[in-house]
Amino acid sequence: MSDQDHEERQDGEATSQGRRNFMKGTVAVGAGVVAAGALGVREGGFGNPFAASAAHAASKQGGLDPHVPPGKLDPYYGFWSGGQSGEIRILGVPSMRELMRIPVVNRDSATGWGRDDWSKQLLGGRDSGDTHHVHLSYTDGTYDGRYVYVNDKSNARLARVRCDIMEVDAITDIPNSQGTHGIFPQRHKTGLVLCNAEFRTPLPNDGRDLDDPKKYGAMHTAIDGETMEVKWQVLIEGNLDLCATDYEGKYSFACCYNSEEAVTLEGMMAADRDWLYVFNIPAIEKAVKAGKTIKVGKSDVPVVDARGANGPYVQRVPVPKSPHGVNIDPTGKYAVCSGKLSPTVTVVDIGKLADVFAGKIKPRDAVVAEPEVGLGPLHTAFDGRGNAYTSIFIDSVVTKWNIAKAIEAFNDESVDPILQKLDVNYQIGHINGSMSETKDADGNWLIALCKFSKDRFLPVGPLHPENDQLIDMSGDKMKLVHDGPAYPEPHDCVVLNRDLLHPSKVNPRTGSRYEYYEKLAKEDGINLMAGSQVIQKGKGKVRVYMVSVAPAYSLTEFRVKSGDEVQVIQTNLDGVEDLSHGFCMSNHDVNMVVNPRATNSVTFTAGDPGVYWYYCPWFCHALHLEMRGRMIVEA
Ligand code: K7E
Ligand code: CUA
Repeated sequence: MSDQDHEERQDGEATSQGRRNFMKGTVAVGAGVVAAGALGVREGGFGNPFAASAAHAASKQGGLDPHVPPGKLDPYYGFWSGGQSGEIRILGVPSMRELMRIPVVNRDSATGWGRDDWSKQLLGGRDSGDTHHVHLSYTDGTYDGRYVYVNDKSNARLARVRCDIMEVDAITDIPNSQGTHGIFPQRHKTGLVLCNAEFRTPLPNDGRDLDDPKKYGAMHTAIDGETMEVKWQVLIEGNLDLCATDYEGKYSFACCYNSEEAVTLEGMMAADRDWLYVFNIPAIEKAVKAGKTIKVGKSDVPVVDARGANGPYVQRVPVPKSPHGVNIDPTGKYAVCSGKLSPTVTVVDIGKLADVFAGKIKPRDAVVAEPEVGLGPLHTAFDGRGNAYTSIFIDSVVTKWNIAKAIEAFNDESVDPILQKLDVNYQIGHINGSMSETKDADGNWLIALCKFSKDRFLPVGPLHPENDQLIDMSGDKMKLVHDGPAYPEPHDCVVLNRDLLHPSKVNPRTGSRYEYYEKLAKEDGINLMAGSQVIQKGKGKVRVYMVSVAPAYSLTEFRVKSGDEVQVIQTNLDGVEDLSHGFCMSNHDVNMVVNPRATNSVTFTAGDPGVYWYYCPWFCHALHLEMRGRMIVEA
């Protein structure tokens, strides 16, 4: 099937897609149709020519249609973190179908991630992790479709996925940090990615101050989103939980739930107020440039020491008791801090922060609202219509409230900003809406990531799935439309319009993976795209190059000695969409995927003398089972 054929078939909506593209070129009328297409509204609703007010009509008719019939595609991509599974998952929204998993800091038997040579050196010998927060790179306040960033809380790392191939291309170790938790990229351009250390430690953590927690600190780290280099760190006394950035590249934010600087649960909960840290990025960068920095431990990264008092680099906005999430509304005007142990969210007017830094007003004076939303508020999403949706863990509800009304209510108790509380099942953690973290928040779908599923699914043993619930947020009232079991444990997700991503169908052979393999090939005088070769690399080391074209390897036999270190480098010459091959060596714990036009490799020690079949593990052809060869191991 030609690419073009596929384009039409895959679309399943060849005409609507064509129409959308066509309409994009026209003016006012086009905008309406684009919106309808993006909503996935098929009959009636937004597309209804009789609908006076689209949102109103949609809600009257029972809301958006979550059903995506066979052959149709979702209007949205969703990126889910995988928590302790260490991966990222791609879902279609609203179908909630899992489309793909991207192994990140885990070992994945299907693709060989964590076992193949390329990923192994990226992972630095570790193959477990804990991914919490996924965010895509931005340009001008919305997703630019280039990268996905994700944190590894367990090993203090930031990983990046390239959106064209949906594969990790860089992993950065963050110095002087433990429990790297909240991360957020800048939104004005693909600039810095800010990363918070949740755990306070002695700094440097070299055996000093072991029993003196008052001297512990935590780092707010800036990593260049293009080069993935650590640029600078800010040393802070409290812990740093969730992270956010403004829309202009001026500020980054971190919630601190342990201003007490305690090491016990009781201690951490003692104070009635903790902080929202506000970092002044231009001021910090000026200090870094001027060399007003210190060195901490073995790392050469410049560190701005901002412990103790408010100053030009950091201001501390007091917020009630142990805040957790901080989210910026789509207008970029407000930072919303969820109280966790306080039933409130604190709304900070970002426009007032310049006066806070200038010393004209007190940090707390930047707070413009503090509505009561329920017990255990954790995170907040937005609909682009001035409303906020806060996840309430203890109450197991989502609270919808209006930002403008909350600001009014701050000075006028007669105003009630709470619009609705919707039961979710159960114990919701993160919440996110379609395009909610961008200036283009569209208020269609809301995802409630529930930590407990209890009785919502057939029992499957003591370990329960999570429950990722889909909520229609397009109308006046939220409406729960779908329960989605998820393997533990997604923490966060982002949902974006599908038009913002353009993944490749075959590997473009660019970037760090290819630099790695081209270097090996050059060393051996090999063309990776041509033929096979077995090269003796000194005593006890063998490199085997081969290519694959369905349904055969270019090499169906090679000889090595027992105990040899064997590296098999395989290039898939098939340039056909969906035609992955791979390499599995029997009884050697070796299995990897090689996607169309990709190169991958794996290294192993040849076992006892004998014959070992290697085979293609990906069903690629009617003769797929015949796609195999022999490794002959001599004594
Ligand atoms: Cu609230 Cu790690 Cu984002 Cu989990 S964190 S819920
Ligand atoms: Cu190639 Cu199966």
